[in-house]
Amino acid sequence: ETGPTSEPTSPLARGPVISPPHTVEGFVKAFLHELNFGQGVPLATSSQTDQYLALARTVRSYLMARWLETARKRRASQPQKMVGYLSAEYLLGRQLDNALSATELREVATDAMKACGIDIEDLRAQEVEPGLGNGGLGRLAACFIDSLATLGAPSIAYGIRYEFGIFRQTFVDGRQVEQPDAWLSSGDPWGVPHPELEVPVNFGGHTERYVGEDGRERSRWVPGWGVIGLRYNYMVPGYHNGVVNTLRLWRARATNAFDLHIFNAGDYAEAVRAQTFAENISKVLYPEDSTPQGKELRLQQQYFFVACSIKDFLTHTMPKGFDVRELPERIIFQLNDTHPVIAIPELMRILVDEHDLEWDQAWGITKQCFAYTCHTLLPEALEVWPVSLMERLLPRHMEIIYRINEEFLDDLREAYPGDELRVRRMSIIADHPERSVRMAHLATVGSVKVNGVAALHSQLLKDKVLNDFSELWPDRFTNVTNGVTPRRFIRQSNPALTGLITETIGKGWVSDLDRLAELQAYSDDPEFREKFRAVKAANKERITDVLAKRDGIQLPQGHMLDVMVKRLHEYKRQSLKMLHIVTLYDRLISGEVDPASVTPRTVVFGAKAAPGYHMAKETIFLINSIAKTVNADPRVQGRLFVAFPPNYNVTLAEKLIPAADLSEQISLAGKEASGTGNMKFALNGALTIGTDDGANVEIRELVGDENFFLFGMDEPAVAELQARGYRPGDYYESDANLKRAIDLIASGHFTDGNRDAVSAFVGDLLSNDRFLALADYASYLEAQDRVEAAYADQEEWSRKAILNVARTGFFSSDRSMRDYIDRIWHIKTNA
Ligand code: HBZ
Repeated sequence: ETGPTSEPTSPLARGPVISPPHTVEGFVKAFLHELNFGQGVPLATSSQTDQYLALARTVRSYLMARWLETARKRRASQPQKMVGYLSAEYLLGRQLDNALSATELREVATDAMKACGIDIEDLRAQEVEPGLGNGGLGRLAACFIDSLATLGAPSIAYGIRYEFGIFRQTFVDGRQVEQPDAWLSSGDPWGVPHPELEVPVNFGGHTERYVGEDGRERSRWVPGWGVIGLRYNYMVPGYHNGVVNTLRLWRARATNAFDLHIFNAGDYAEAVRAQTFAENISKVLYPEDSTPQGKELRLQQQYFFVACSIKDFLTHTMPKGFDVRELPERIIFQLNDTHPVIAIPELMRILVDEHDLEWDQAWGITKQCFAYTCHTLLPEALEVWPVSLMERLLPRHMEIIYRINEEFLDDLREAYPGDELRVRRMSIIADHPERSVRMAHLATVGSVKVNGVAALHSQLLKDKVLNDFSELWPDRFTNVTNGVTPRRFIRQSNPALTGLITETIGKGWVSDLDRLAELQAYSDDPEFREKFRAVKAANKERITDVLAKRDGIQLPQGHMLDVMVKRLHEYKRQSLKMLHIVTLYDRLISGEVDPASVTPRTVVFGAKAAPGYHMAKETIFLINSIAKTVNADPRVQGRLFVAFPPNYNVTLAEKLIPAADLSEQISLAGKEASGTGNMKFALNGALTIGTDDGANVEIRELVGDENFFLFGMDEPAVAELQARGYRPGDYYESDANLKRAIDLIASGHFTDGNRDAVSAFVGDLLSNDRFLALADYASYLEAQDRVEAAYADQEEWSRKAILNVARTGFFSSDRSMRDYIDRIWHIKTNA
């Protein structure tokens, strides 16, 4: 961090930072100080919001002491290579609990609040979660920074401080309506703003050629406009290790120069409008999770945060006057998908234009400073930017990209003489349908390593999406299977299971998750199974209370809890789950089965649809329609219930996942890069019904075939069927169950007799069904029948569930981080 301007003279300046004491008394004092002098209210008249804000600030001061100490130690030690994690999204979830448990302050804080006459639970409920991400990718980034801090890895994470995070989902007549997420409206007690440290970021204008002092011809960027990046630090505590790392999020503000000439021209209103324009850059998170819309503002966001971050790293984290040629020994930037890939030409620009390096030398350095993680296999999810837009917004970067591409294509023509087709396929610039920059190609060309996020995904990346590149550079490609943080997704979210595990195998497993294997021995122990079931039952009671209070949903008791939570997307196949529910319902109302013989089941959905994704929104409407009809039908009472609480988010996930019996991971094989919800469920003792897709493959390998409900085509079978020509109508015609389910939906049974409301959905299923839901239906139904049979034997089910917990320690994000460290980053940790 920014060093002192001169040697400190006061002895106080040489002492350590004093943390508030870890005692109830010390905590009370610090809390009242925050309440009185931070919030400006006495305890007697303070509101719950005041109290929450003061509590958060108090906890933050304990974190801050450790943060300063972490920074001091790093300054004092030998210069080390760091990771700079670049991500447009961090889906953090609530901060208070995590901070209390990392710093071992939970009891102290609880007692301190009690001494003030406050129930800490009430304050906990006040916190609005920062939803600065869409789904898996953003939540993964949040898990990774937790693990980096816990491993004591020298690292800094960079992103955007969106004023509005992922929209709040509401349902109006069963349809999704989005509300803005004003997460900052009651303050940001966890953020530490540094408005005094301004980072200028330029846009637009043009480039010009000029001859430098050395007689070399160069290019120079003459920007057209600019904004200021304001720094906000958020503290990322490691678990019980005293380390606190930094998450640095950037907020955009207008420059003063920006509108001076407009003010001078007397147009005050126009000047203020211009100001708003600049501030729009960090205004809102784009809610599209897989179909980038190619919006100009989005590219502005990407360049904005990347430019701030690189500049910040070079000027504040590196010592003054350090040699940029040593950069590869000091930093590796991890690119979380293609969103930050503009960092590659940005670093080239800094090295060539600002540090006067020769192109070749700059490229040699740049290539070593980046690694790229791909999170998708869907072609439409790969980002491309029109050259015309790039030229207008970032003309110098476009020039640099052209030159990178030119040299790359020269190399290709040398490696593959005469293979123009291949050269065109691999080019960073695409010519059709519009001249555009393929960001995944730029990322691959400019990185030391490219990784997928699960074994199957990384294999398919090499064999399909980036096949040409993996043939050229086989060593560049690697896999790092995703992981999730056990701190939030077991310890914090499932205190009952945490207690049982600790009582059984002792402490220490929370930061050494392979130790869960010690539970295997207990899977046959009737007493342990009993306790394990009691944990599940308690978690079901808890979610029942949460849903009653949050949404007025009354969950029936004693049901198997079958949960499907994830973004709404056709490839994830919520529609297949829907067909299953309709079949279960149909069996009951037709009298085909004896209601007393079926396992009572409650299905819970949670899913947001991208606001512009029509089919996804139709699916939401249909799920809600089915839920309404099923839940109101006396013929299925006590046997089948469907709940779809709106606004699924991290906070709800923490309550829902620990209560689940069955985890739905039913994407079409070859489409879900990894999934991370699948890991959270298994670790909390739910069994998975799933396809051979993403990390499901590895989950099944680890837990064993007999403890996983596999169904559906595998990826080669999917490819083969698609090559043959897939005809969904054939399945409809030949499968009586499927026909009945679809006919029941089409008849308007779930939509008050309205067939038009479902015709688009049914029409698509029968004539298109891009993700082969109908082809996997029979197999899915059969697997669900196996689930029912298995659930009927609670002893056997418990054994399977316990083995799921015991055998999935591999999915700790601590392990993922160690993999990145060993295979990609090559940094040292100090914890
Ligand atoms: O990343 C997800 C994958 O679908 C999932 O399989 C994987 O487990 C997870 C973590 O690796 N991808 C996303 O969540 N993607 C996005 O959220 C996204 C956001 C903005 C975009 C594109 C994708 O422009």
